[in-house]
Amino acid sequence: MIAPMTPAQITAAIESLESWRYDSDRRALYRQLLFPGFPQALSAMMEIGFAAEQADHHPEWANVFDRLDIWLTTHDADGVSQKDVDLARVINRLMIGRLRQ
Ligand code: H2B
Repeated sequence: MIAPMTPAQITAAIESLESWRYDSDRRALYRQLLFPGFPQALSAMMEIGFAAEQADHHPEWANVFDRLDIWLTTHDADGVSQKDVDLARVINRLMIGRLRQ
């Protein structure tokens, strides 16, 4: 069982995580990604998906055409944990140069 982060810890993490915010309804880190088109969104999902599988930590997400909404929350902790912050950083790194300008 992994511990959830405190509100103060989440706030501090968000400040160091570009483009993510806290979604209190879902107790999750949230980021929206906009791609040039559907193929780019789909391949990003594959890449993020394999990184998530490797970390054994999986995103909640929704794709519509060129848009991908991602929520990172830890089911085992019923909130945000360090695993979500780590995956958010991986996603930010993977998405450099991939997004619609
Ligand atoms: N992903 C997320 N987001 N939260 C979890 O608590 C979680 C997971 N648990 N992926 C993992 C899988 C767990 O079910 C396995 C057994 O390690």
